[in-house]
Amino acid sequence: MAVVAASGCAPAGGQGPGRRAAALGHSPAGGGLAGLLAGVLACVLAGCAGPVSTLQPAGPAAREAAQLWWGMLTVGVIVLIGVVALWLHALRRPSAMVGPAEAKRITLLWLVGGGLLLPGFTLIALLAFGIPAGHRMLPLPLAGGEAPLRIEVIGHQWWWEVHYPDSGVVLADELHLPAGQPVDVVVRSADVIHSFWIPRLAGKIDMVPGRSNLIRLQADEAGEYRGQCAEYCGVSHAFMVLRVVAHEPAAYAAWQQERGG
Ligand SMILES: [Cu+2]
Repeated sequence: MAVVAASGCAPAGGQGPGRRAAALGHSPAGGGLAGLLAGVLACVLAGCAGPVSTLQPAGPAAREAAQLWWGMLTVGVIVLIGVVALWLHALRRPSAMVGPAEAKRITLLWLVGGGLLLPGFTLIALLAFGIPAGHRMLPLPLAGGEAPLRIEVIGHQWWWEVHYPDSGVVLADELHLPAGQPVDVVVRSADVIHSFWIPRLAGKIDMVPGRSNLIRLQADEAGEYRGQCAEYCGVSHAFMVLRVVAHEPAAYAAWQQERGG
């Protein structure tokens, strides 16, 4: 943004940045536009990392969702570039008279190609990637037959109640789990609809009063993550934050023993 302001504020006939840019063979307007684009890009990319970034996955389910997102973004950008190129071509080409038969042939071509084949192939490609990705996120039985650790989370306005049925430990606004292992989280709500979401570990799941839902999490590495209610649930919804700590398995067992007594 500073580049835009500098070139826009150069005094007429002076030695400001605009004149220097012109002397170097760059137009001040072009430099300003490049600066603006760089600023916008920096702001956009700044959201690609951080404790609640889905683009910085730290578990298998979140990785599936991120890969699907990147695939959809790539296809979307290709389609956008194609549409803009066609639009520019239509604006710039000389007008030509075509007969009714030729006009009908061209219309049919675009209807079938752009209206049926393109969306058809796009949807098939998305389903081919999306369905297996969604299937891998389901809490399916594990290959070895063992049951994953089970944690229960109850949503309240505006806090999280976390239960460990095996040890009887109860926590508020904090969830501990072993790293490198699948964990099944059963969620429900004590009042209104909330949504349980730890962006770097898995997708969202609704917490509905009178109903239990199940989501499987896994943290690849020990560390601290952050959960956030993802369904507007009242005035303090934005502050409904969950601290998530993934421990090495031995450290997790020690933590359980210490807390469980
Ligand atoms: Cu909420």
